[in-house]
Amino acid sequence: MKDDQRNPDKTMLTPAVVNHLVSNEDREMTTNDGVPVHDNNNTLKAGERGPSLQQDHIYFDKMMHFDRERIPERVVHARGSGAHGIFEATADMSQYTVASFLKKGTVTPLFARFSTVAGFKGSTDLARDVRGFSVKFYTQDGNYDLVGNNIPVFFIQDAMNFPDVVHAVKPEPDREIPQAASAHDTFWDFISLTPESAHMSLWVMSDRAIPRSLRTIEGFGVHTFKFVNAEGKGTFVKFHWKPRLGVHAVTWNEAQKISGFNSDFHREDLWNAIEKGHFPQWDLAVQLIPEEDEFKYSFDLLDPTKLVPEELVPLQIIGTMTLNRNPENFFAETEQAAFDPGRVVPGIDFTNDPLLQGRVFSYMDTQNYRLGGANFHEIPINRPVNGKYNNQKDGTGRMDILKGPVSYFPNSKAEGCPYHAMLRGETGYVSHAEKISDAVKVRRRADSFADHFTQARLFFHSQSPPEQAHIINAFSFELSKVKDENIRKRELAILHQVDQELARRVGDNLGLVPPEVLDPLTIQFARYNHPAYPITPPRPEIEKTSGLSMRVAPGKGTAETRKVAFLVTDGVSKISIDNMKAALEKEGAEAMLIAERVGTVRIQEGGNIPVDGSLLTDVSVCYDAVYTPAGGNLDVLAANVRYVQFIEEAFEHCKPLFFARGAEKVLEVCRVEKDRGVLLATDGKGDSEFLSLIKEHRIWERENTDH
Ligand code: HDE
Repeated sequence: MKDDQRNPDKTMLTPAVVNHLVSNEDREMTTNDGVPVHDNNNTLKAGERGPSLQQDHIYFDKMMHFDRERIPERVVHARGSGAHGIFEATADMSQYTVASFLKKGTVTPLFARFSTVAGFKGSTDLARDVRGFSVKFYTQDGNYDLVGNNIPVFFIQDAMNFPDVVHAVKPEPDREIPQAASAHDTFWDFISLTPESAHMSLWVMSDRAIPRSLRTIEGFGVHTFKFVNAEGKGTFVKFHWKPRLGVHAVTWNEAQKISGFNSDFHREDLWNAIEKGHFPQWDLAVQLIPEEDEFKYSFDLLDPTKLVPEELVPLQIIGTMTLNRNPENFFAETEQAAFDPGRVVPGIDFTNDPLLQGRVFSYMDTQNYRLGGANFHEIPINRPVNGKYNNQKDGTGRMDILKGPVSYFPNSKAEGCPYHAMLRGETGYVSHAEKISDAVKVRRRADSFADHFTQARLFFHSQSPPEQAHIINAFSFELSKVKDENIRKRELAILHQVDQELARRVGDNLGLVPPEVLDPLTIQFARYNHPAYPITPPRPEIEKTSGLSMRVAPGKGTAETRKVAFLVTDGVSKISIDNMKAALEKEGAEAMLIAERVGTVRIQEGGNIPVDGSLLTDVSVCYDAVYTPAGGNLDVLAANVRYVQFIEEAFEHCKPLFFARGAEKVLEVCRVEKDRGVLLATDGKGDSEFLSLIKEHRIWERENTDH
């Protein structure tokens, strides 16, 4: 695709990125010093069959660079995919913040990266895991990084525990097993001893942790941040990204199979969507809480294991992000992008959330190590669009060439430049003048952080029955993989505190009766933080909240970019394909023709048409719905075990199936019970019914959720 088609507004790529784009097109090969290379195939030898010579500077140049190609992968969030885009501010926020990129109508370039947390760089996209949701806004007041997740709460409350939770979930250090999975003893050992993780563990066991696409995940800032306005007044703010395509997941059975068939499923989906011009969009919404309301709620706003229910503080949309350009080079851009929640711009400040405070140190520290030193800001993807001017100098990989003899302040020799904003009556970044009360130094946890189960319960109770069933199945799967029965029981005791039915059903699947009280070891560890643990929790404001269930109501949602497999054989009716294809494409869905083998199929009308894939490599788990057009050799289809499997699995995974006139005959050999998601043209069903089900995504009632 040509550049101007990919992103009509090329200026939205930051100048640093544009200036560093290089192309080898029509160029003579050179060494890194620009010396033209005569022969890139043969080392220099003493005779054709003789030893290599130490003077082979061309070989050394090439191999020395190759030997240093790897840098440390991110210690967490190593597996990720990125894209360029823009943010357009759509609401007037000036009453709350001076942030220039949030001024209504402002368009700001950005780079976004989505990631899993636990797996290594080459691990599968479909691990059950949190997804990172990082956005670097290149604002006119410098870079602002909103480094969030697709889950609005976190496992722990204090940064001190971060290395522990990460060590617990990563492969066990003696055997380096398992990869990109939380289903093992050390993770559940930690979780079952850390009741503050109960809320997030329910989210991670929900379908949120196995997204259908990176384009269908929400994003959350997690912590409460602060907006600061021109008068210096602060307002607490929670950030939410809402995907325009809705929030969708795959099933756990699908996730495991996709990991085998296409472990790059999410990366490929994001890349292809952008290449095709289906630019994913998210609305940025905020919850604003006046400073005066800091102590109004039953939970502490500084506690990152809590969310603010929408019923208490409504969401306001303040802008839209559009991802409209793939990186040119994965390493240079996605891998070298250095996100850091400590990068804030005027108008945005931190709160005293002890997890956030700890993050402000860790990211800069890890980038210094990962990207090889203090000059990582000069890597094109990390450079601010408004430039950087200060007296910092030297260090490994320094790119900027600072002119003149002055690199200190105050100075007279450079007329006091670069000057402090305040010296010329400008504002610059001013920290919120928050009053810090008379305090003593302590290593302690606030009592207002001690209620660990109320919001876990709120989350569980806000889910639809199929979603609750999936959470129960996920806990059952994970805890079945745990070898130590004491850990299983300890976690069941935690689940019992959240919801007795949840604990009972997981217990049934494990053959265990959930203990009614917390394990003494859990209490002992919790008492390090709260000596009086367990506490009597405060009364919650609400028992259920909207916005946490992913379920799409019938007739709602969108079919945009959903992939529908058309299963075709020789002799298929082209009209039957074309009519359905046109109806789907009109609503933005994609038709993919899958035949027994790659190449073409013969059509009823005479001639051949190309197909997009074959039953040898394509499986139903990579599609959202299945259509069997009319015509073709139905006996051949019915005799093909891969075809039958395609239909049966799509049915099992609650996807809509449509059979054109005559094609319903293949149902005789498939284990499929007819329900509202199995549409037959012979019953008078048409493309509009099919589309309506595709929008809904899944026919969840197909699953038996009663136990
Ligand atoms: Fe991170 N986290 N984190 N984290 N995190 C990193 O920084 C850390 C936390 C998140 O796309 C690291 O550049 C600490 C919460 C994302 O490149 C590291 C604590 C949230 C990414 C780090 C947390 C996140 C990271 C590893 C607890 C959601 C990927 C590589 C105090 C709000 C960024 C890197 C990208 C990455 C530290 C907790 C999100 C080690 C110490 C809470 C999306 O610095």
